[in-house]
Amino acid sequence: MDYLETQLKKLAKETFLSLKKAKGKEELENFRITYLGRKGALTSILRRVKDLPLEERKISGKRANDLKRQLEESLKVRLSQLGKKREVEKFDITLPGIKPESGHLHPITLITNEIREIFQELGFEMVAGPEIETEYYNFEALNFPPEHPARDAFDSFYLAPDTLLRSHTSPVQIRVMERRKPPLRIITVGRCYRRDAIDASHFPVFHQIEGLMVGEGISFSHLKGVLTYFLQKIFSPDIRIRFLPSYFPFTEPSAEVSISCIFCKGVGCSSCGRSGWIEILGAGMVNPIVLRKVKYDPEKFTGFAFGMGIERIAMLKYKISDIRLFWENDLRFLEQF
Ligand code: 2NM
Repeated sequence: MDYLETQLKKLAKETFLSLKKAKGKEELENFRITYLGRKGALTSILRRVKDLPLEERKISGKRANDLKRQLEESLKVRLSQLGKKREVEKFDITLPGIKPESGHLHPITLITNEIREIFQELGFEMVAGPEIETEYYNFEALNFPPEHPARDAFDSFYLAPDTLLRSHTSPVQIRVMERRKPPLRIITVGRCYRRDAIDASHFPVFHQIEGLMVGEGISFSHLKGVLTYFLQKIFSPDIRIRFLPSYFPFTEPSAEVSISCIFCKGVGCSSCGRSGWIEILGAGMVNPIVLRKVKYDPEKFTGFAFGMGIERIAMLKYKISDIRLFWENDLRFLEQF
């Protein structure tokens, strides 16, 4: 909310209280001078309205003028009541009211809900799992080799030997596959933890969403179809989507997926490093080694999986430049969503 709007809100409250307190003729006149006089608080706000950009001028201008009219009206009523003998009413229904502050959902919650709804349309079921994991579920079952750097104490948060805060949501998929037989169509959203140095795009806690579909005859083209539908729905129907080969231990083949830059439409700008593309998620066909670990027969079943960071999606969609804003709980930030 801009500065003038905040001042107007404060002023509405302040005038409400001070008009209520003002008793005699003199106090009411003082009220008029303080707020409505030539050098009054509201008058000076009204004078500043003309310097605002057009859109804000419309909104703030109307609000300031409304408040002025209300105050003048209330003053008139109060003055006309002065001489009268009858008992002063407890509630003056002519006073401007105080609008109650309303709460907001956190931008991460908003995006999560939106993503969830899209995958729900496609028949995906939401699942959840523990944030404290064992090495088996966080790494071993996902085909991370024993010497993989993500497994050491510099990259992951260990609480005890063989006990760590999950570094991705994939262990949830492993747990579900262990419990159930295909066909399977699930998504999982949740907090993940990595020992990253904090900067504008890294924070040691972040949110991931991962999807998994396993069945007979599931192919890479199903993956492309699902992701294209999802990305065009969450960003815009006219974005293009690019798959490049990549590597993850848990998928084979693997792909990094990009969308055409939502700011320059693919022409090339500072947001996309002049490439016209923005990398947005990782995906691939579930590695047969992973399927075998959960006792699925890779000759019979195939599956695709994908994962993405929710903060990254929210930052792109809402044009947020620093990931730390999600954690500071600054009302000036949160109120905008
Ligand atoms: C990603 C990218 C590609 C993934 C794989 C699995 C599982 F458990 F099925 F093997 N869950 N999620 C996956 C695949 C995650 O995140 C960037």
